[in-house]
Amino acid sequence: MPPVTTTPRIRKSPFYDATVAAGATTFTIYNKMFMPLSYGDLAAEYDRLINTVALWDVGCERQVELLGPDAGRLAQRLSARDLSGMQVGQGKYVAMCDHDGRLLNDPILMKLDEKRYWFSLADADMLLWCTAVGREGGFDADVSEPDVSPLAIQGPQAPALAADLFGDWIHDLKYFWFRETELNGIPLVLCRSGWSKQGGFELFLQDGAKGNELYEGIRAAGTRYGIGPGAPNHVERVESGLLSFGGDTTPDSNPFEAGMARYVDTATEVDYIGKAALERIVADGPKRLFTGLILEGEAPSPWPLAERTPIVAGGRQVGTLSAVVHSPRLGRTIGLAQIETALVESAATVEVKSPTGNLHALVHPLPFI
Ligand code: THG
Repeated sequence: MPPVTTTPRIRKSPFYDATVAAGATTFTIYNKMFMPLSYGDLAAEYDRLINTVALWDVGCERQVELLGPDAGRLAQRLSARDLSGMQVGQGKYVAMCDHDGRLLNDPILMKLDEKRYWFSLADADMLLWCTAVGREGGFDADVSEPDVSPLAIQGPQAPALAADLFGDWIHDLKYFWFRETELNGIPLVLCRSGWSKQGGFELFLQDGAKGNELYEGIRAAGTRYGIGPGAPNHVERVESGLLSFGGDTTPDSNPFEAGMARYVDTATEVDYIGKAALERIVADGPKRLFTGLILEGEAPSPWPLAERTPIVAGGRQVGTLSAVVHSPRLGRTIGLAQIETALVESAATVEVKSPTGNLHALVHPLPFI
């Protein structure tokens, strides 16, 4: 593929120079910002995430901030989940839906105080949506994208590194909970989160001018734990069944087809955009579900999926495959797919169209590991 050029329309994260110095070889574009995807050795990057600790520039996980007396009411209006018990310092994984129940984003919502919330977003321009919903609904809350950029440490040694940097209190932080803190005067929000199941933290940098300084400080402190550069890891996320919004979903996907059923509240007092549509989908039963697949036989390797691949059964299309990887830990080729509900519930065998012909595949529940 020819190289992608830089342009002022595509932003650089505050950690960009540091990641180039660390040897980034491949970037993607996410929320109109460059995100490094690899440093040239995917096997070493996977190994680091599973066995030690990896440092990820995820500055492209942009925040939309709601600030004002109605911030909590607006956050609820935008989230298909009951937020009534949410506490300051707590984060929650939420589905943001449109009026027809289609998934617009799958952010982590963070409550910084009673009047201040952040949606920590996947790849879609939610600033427009949140601003319009807030203004059209007469909510007294300013909506903006603040100067806040996450840097993630992920892997089994991440807690030890975080304790060295911030203190032993980090061990008491529950999943998606966070605390405002600082590191050598650099203002941060430290959250136990990250797009892997290997454990870890995200450091939400609150001063974009300090990105390279923060990156270098974490890298130096992590040396004794074998830290090295990495990125949201495609293989590990498939093994863990983590959703990639826009990768595993299409513009008409609802949260049930995205595996988010357990985060969606329909039988609740609270109201939010899309509730009536989601209630109907629950009543009718979702047509498709998000599921894993184990592919049998010899899958082509590597098999980069440039687009969603049809899945067939009984001579007709029953779903699409959105990711396929070889899992080093399972020794199998595995994938993620949206498939008709009945076939998922009966753990059916289906066929995947591969570059080398049709492959048998077995429906498997998520996560794989
Ligand atoms: N961190 C931050 N922002 C983000 C992401 C992140 N924005 C984009 C994207 N990732 C949002 N999507 C997800 C998807 C899954 C998870 C987190 C963010 C996740 N899910 C766990 C799971 O599905 O098992 C746990 C969810 C739960 O039990 O509540 O971690 O990574 N800042």
